[in-house]
This record gives sequence, structure tokens and C-alpha cells, in this order.
Amino acid sequence: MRGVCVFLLACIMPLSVAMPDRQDPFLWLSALHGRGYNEGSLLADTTGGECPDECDCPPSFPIAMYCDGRGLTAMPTVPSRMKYLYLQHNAITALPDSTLANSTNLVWVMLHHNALSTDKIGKRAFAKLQGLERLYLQHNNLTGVPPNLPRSLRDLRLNNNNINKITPEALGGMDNLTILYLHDNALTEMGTSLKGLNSLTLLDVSGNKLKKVPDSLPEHIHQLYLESNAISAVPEGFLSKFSQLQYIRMGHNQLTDKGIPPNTFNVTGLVELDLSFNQLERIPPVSQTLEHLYLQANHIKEFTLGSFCSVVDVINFSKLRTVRLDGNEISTGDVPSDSVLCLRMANTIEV
Ligand SMILES: *[C@@H]1O[C@H](CO)[C@@H](O)[C@H](O)[C@H]1NC(C)=O
Ligand SMILES: *[C@@H]1O[C@H](CO)[C@@H](O)[C@H](O)[C@H]1NC(C)=O
Ligand SMILES: *[C@@H]1O[C@H](CO)[C@@H](O)[C@H](O)[C@H]1NC(C)=O
Ligand SMILES: *[C@@H]1O[C@H](CO)[C@@H](O)[C@H](O)[C@H]1NC(C)=O
Ligand SMILES: CC(=O)N[C@H]1CO[C@H](CO)[C@@H](O)[C@@H]1O
Repeated sequence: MRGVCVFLLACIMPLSVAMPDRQDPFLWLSALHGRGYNEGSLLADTTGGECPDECDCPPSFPIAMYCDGRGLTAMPTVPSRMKYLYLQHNAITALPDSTLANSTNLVWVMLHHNALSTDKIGKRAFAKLQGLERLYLQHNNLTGVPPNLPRSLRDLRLNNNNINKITPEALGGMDNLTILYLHDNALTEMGTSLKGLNSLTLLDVSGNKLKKVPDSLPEHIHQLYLESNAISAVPEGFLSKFSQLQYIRMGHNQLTDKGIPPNTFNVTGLVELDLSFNQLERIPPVSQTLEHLYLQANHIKEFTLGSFCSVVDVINFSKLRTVRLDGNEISTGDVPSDSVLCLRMANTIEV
């Protein structure tokens, strides 16, 4: 069984080309660094300003401090000139209030892949960083969102921790927050924590224990990832309030036909809809502008062409390019021959 799932997942991956991946988009900086600054670190330290022994501060970029992957268990001293701090892939367990108290210039703090727990992060550890835009805390041992995060944040990554609760204040007032990664945590609900995130375009809360779609989802959201939760139903008119939603992933949930009000997914603007690995018995009606539809591994018994096209003629046809229906209860013979007219753009129809 497991083998099958892995195989099917592998099939989905190449179709995600339009999605931003989860890699650090600024890898080039570390690459630059990797190409020779290590060797020059002594020189760097005498020309670029003070720098802790365990880190590198390249002379050509003296506002960046590289301490990643050095087996650190505690925070180094951070000179106050620093804007970019790389501390990922260490074993740092604590972040006391004093550590970053003078580092008011920080714009990026990379602390992913460490051993930080929520109770070892000072209540005011980040509070003075009024210009902080990027904070990476994924792959730590957090059980909650650290308190008093700067409202200036644009990109906050908290995925792969053990966060089970988000207070309403935790993210309040983060007007510029654009990317929020909370996937692979232990959330059972989101409460009103997302309220007022007016700039949010990407929300990933997949791999949690959510039983329903979060309330107060920001209206400008562009990508909404809810897969691998325990959602059995979506609210009436759930998608109609979003003007810019293009990608929605709800695979690996417990959705049934009953849990999906009529026309929920028949909204223009949507490019990709993933409802794979659920318990649907029918193909829900989708908009003619949708391009990628994933319905594999459900219990669908009938190929209803009307779900894609209510009218078919020269100008009215579905824009679907990918339709995955494999792992359902239909076979190639169940696909009506006039599908070619409706689904004339499709280059992959898998049944
Ligand atoms: C912060 O600055 C104060 C005053 O300059 C200094 O006493 C203190 O040691 C500094 N703290 C850190 C962590 O650098
Ligand atoms: C994570 O935190 C818990 C307590 O919150 C602790 O018992 C556990 O050892 C920590 N795990 C790691 C890997 O640090
Ligand atoms: C959001 O960004 C704008 C423009 O860069 C800035 O003026 C504003 O202070 C930021 N908001 C917060 C809460 O930091
Ligand atoms: C989708 O909604 C439009 C009106 O908004 C309607 O004309 C069309 O028939 C619906 N599509 C399907 C497949 O039900
Ligand atoms: C159901 C549907 O989409 N019908 C459209 C077919 O094309 C004509 C001309 O563009 C539209 O007016 C209809 O709304």
C-alpha cells in the first residue's frame, strides 16, 4: 500500500512546475560564500570588522555572518552591524533575550535545522529586530510560535516543528507577511490567527491535523496548501471570496461529495485543483478555465463530462490540460467519445 502511494506521489511531482519550491531562493549567496570565503576568513575578520571565531564574515560582504553547519550548540555573539545571519544546520538549543538585543539591523535570520524549543527562546529574543523580513525556524523543536515576532516580517517559516497551537496575537499586525509555512506541525485548528494578514499570498498548512478549512483566510491568497489533514467538508462559497487564488491543494484529506457544496470549485481564476486521495464518488463541477485537476485515488464511479463542460461548441470548452482519475472505479471505456470536444486541450487524461 505504502509503495503505491509513494509511486502516485512521485507522479504528481513533475506537474508542480508552476509552484515555487521550498528551497531557499537565496542559495546563490551561500554558493558565493562556498567558493572561497572560507579560506579567507582570517583576513576577513581583520578587514570586515569583528567576527566570532566560529563564523565567517566575508570582507566583501561584511554585513553577513556565516555560521551554518558548524556543530554550534549555542548562539555566537552577533556584531551589531549584521544584516544577514546564517545559523542553519547546527544544534543550537536556546536563544536568550540578550543574544540579538543589539542586532537591530538584522533583515534575515536563518535558524532552520537546529534544536530550538519554544521555552528556550526568550520572550523578547526577536522583539528589537524592527527591520526583520525573513525568519527561518523550520526543522526545530518548537511547540508554539515564538512570542513578540517583529511585525515587519515578510517570510516566516515554521514548518516541521511540533506546533500545536497558534494564539490569535502570534501573527497579528503582520501587514507585510507574504509567505507563511506551517506545514508538518501538529495543529488541530488555526482559530483567528490568520486574520488581518492582508499581504499573505502563500499559506502552507499541509501535514497537520486540521479538521476544517481555517477561518479568516486572507483574501489575496494565491496558493493555499491544505493537503494531508483531516478535512471532511468545506464551507459554502468557500472559494468565492478569493480574487487571486490560483492553486489549491486538498489531497489526502477525508472529503466526501456531501462535504462539498454545489459549485464550490466552479470558480474562475483557479489554475490547479488537487483533490486526490479523498473519498469523492463524483467529479465535482469545475470551471472551464481550470488547467490541472487531480482526482486520483478517490471512489469515483462515473466520468461525468458535464462536470467539465456545461456547453460545448467552438468557443466553449474546458481549458484542462491535466486530468488524473486513476485509482478510481472507472476505466477507459467509461470516457464518452465526445470528451475530445470538451477536453480538447488535455494532453494527459489518466483513468
Ligand atoms: C549590547 O550593547 C551593550 C552596550 O553597548 C553592551 O553592554 C552589551 O554587551 C551588548 N550585548 C551584546 C549581546 O552584544
Ligand atoms: C524537544 O522538546 C521536548 C520538550 O519540549 C524535549 O523533551 C525533547 O527532548 C526535545 N527534542 C529535541 C530533539 O531537542
Ligand atoms: C511594510 O512595508 C512597508 C513598505 O516597505 C513599510 O513602510 C511598513 O512599515 C511595513 N509594515 C510593517 C508592519 O513593518
Ligand atoms: C459553472 O458556473 C457557470 C456560471 O457561473 C455555469 O454557467 C456553468 O454551467 C458551471 N459549470 C458547471 C460545470 O457546472
Ligand atoms: C456556458 C458557457 O460558458 N457559455 C458561453 C459560450 O460562449 C459564449 C460566447 O463567448 C458565451 O456568451 C457563453 O456564456
